Amino acid sequence: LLSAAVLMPASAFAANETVGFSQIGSESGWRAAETSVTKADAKERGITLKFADAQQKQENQIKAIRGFIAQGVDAILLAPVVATGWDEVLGEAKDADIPVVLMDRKVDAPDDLYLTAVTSDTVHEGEVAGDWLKKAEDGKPCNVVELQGTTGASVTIDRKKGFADAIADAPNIKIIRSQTGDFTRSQGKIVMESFLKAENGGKDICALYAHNDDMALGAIQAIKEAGLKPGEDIKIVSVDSVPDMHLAIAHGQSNATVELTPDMAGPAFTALEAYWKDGTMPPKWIQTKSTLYTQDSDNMAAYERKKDLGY
Ligand code: GYE
Repeated sequence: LLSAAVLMPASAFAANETVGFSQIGSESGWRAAETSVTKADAKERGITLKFADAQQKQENQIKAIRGFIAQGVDAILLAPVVATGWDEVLGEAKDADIPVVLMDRKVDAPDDLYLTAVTSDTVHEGEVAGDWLKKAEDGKPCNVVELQGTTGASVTIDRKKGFADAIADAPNIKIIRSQTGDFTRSQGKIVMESFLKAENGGKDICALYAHNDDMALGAIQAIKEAGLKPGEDIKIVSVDSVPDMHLAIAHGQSNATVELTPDMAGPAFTALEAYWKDGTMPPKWIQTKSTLYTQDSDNMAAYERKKDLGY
């Protein structure tokens, strides 16, 4: 006979642990989804989540982390807005024996200052985007404009590098302009407007590489307003695969996106539960998958799937 206890989910046995989550903000659709997935997953596991929105500022994140340490939380999730400047506060968490899990971005700090990092291979994402464009252009001359993410963020540095590496052996593909759009739709639109203006109303631009979908979606608006066809006159490749981007690709207004799961909390909490239970050390890097979506993919199915995922 099965006892009632056997039928209970494993998480129901967990002591009521408290986790502080220092989130960057809500600059993109992807990030808003990461926040809602994290909150829902914590609830399901019986974890009390203390959520702090840093409004894009590292100083707010440092303050939030110090607050979590003072409250004696059982773990801290940190999505670090920029890569540098974390040694001191992460050292304070370590001294207090509070494990820190990095979410979706990495830090330039000794790796004994955090338990693990749950991220995709962000250099690879840039490579996948660059390889896609290389194939699409197949030796034809192509001037690219690049919308970078937040300056100093590990993902910005990595996505820039990966793309540059991929096109290094394709002299036909040239990055003619590159500027930050801070991962937001509004900045993506504004910066794209300036690119279009500077490049003969957009006629001298062959393709846009955006470090995230939200900036690409803002740029699509700018391209339309300039009287050009996004996805045709200017090809577009970006990263995240938010629902609106799947719609844009399905409608031929964008070309490709590299998928990034917003579920970083699932692997993070699973690693923490094992650590709390018996000190099990996770690997230093828990890598999530990267999948390329193009106009040949089933973007409507992806759109529906995403809608159920916290977006
Ligand atoms: O791609 C972007 C967000 O850090 C991986 O941050 C994350 C990135 C994501 O704002 O949309």
